[in-house]
Amino acid sequence: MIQAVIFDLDGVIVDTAHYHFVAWQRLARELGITFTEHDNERLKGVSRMRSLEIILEIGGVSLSEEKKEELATKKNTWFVEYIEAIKPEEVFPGVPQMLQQLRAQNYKVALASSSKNAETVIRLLQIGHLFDAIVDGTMITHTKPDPEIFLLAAKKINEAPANCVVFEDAEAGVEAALAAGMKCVGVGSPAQLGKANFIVAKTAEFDLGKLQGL
Ligand code: B16
Ligand code: MG
Repeated sequence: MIQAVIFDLDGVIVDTAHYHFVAWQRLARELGITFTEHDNERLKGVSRMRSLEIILEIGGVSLSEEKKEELATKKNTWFVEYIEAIKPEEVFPGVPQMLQQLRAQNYKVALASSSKNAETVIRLLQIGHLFDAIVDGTMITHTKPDPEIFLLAAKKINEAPANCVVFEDAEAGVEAALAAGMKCVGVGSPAQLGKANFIVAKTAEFDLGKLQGL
């Protein structure tokens, strides 16, 4: 019996990918690397350091661990500046209502984002009160596709993984949810998220009546 729903943040609740892109592109430009919006797809759901490594791979550049730390920190400083401008209106249409409906139906609701900036984004969107627990990139050792983040979210809301459904937009996130022994609703295209139990184009398109049948 499904008792809880766990939401990813970027791509499921809000499009922070755009802000990540602008900051990564600024860094890539400094490094003389061409980094396109198409390339940015590869960064969705993966950690900050892995994102930087993908960009360096694209540019055929190899750097020391120390230099990589410095560049990742620089990108994050820009990203944090950009997201300060996020407005509550940027939350995807219908999502706050969906979270409220879930709570009204006695489902537990959690957030599980790889981002170390998730708390800031949630605060700016003014939706923190709609979650029973928030797990982010500062609390985990292994990032998606490792199931750690979803298992920790389930633990925080005191639910067995088998009773949880995850909403995810990244392939690595779908894999993480399934590896955690949870059901998964993919948000995006079937070509990318084919392993999910159900796929919708937009988060709020999902009919909550289907939760128990996943
Ligand atoms: P940060 P999610 C992920 O968020 C993003 O999709 C991914 O592009 C980003 O690299 C990652 O967070 C880390 O973000 O640099 O802010 O710690 O989809 O897991 O909510
Ligand atoms: Mg995501």
